[in-house]
Amino acid sequence: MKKKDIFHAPFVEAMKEMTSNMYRLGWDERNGGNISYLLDSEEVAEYLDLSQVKRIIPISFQAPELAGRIFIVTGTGKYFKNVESDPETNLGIIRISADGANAELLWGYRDGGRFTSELPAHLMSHIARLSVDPENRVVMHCHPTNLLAMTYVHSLDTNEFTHTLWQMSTECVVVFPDGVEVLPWMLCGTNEIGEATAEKMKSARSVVWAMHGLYGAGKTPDEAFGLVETVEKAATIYMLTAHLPRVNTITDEQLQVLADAFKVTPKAGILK
Ligand code: 2HA
Ligand code: ZN
Repeated sequence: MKKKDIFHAPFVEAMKEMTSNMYRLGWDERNGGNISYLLDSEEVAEYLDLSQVKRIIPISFQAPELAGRIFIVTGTGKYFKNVESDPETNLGIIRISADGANAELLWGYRDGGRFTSELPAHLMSHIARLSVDPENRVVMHCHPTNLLAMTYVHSLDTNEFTHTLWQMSTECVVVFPDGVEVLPWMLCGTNEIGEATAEKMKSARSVVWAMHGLYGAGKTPDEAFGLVETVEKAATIYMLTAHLPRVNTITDEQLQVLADAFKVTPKAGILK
């Protein structure tokens, strides 16, 4: 049966749209940021012959939980701004091998490239999110300007950081009642930061990497993107106001009223 045109596949279009928007929002300078999106194998088979593996690329850890699962992933060293005009070079579609130790390249990385250096954090985060939400599909990492700035001037205590963000805009506690988890500065691209991120992802969909950026997860590209957008908006309000006298705030009682009205449960231990 003739395959459909991969360049018009909804998941390729979604990656183009996300990377372009993130670049224009200033969250992904140079080669900053990376995205992985877990795909439906039957849908991918409408576009690609899944028996045609172009290359085998080892991953530096074992992910047997994801054996056979197919992801579209941004490439290492690639610039988000270039994905839209050349998705086949800047993106790849990989299938995790049966033993969980390799990536089977099905499409993309046309210049001989490979997946993001942050693949450990991505795959480990997928495993963690899927264990608590089987519908999770997207993990994205970026360098949102105000969130990064906030990690230089605010306590890195997870609950204090979450509380401040919830106060910065009325929608926050509704959009991320699970709060944000904060990791201290760590070396990026390693299994260690991947393991630490995934551990946090078991309880929250957003993980801050201090002095570096943010990880966000969601069921759809829109949901993950909207989460990152909302966290960054709150951090922006914080950075616009942190040096000014605070005259008004959203109280803990009001945050609870919001949570009740929108039927969400705020992470325990934050509201007094
Ligand atoms: O891929 O953002 O954390 C570039 C990065 C690494
Ligand atoms: Zn980064």
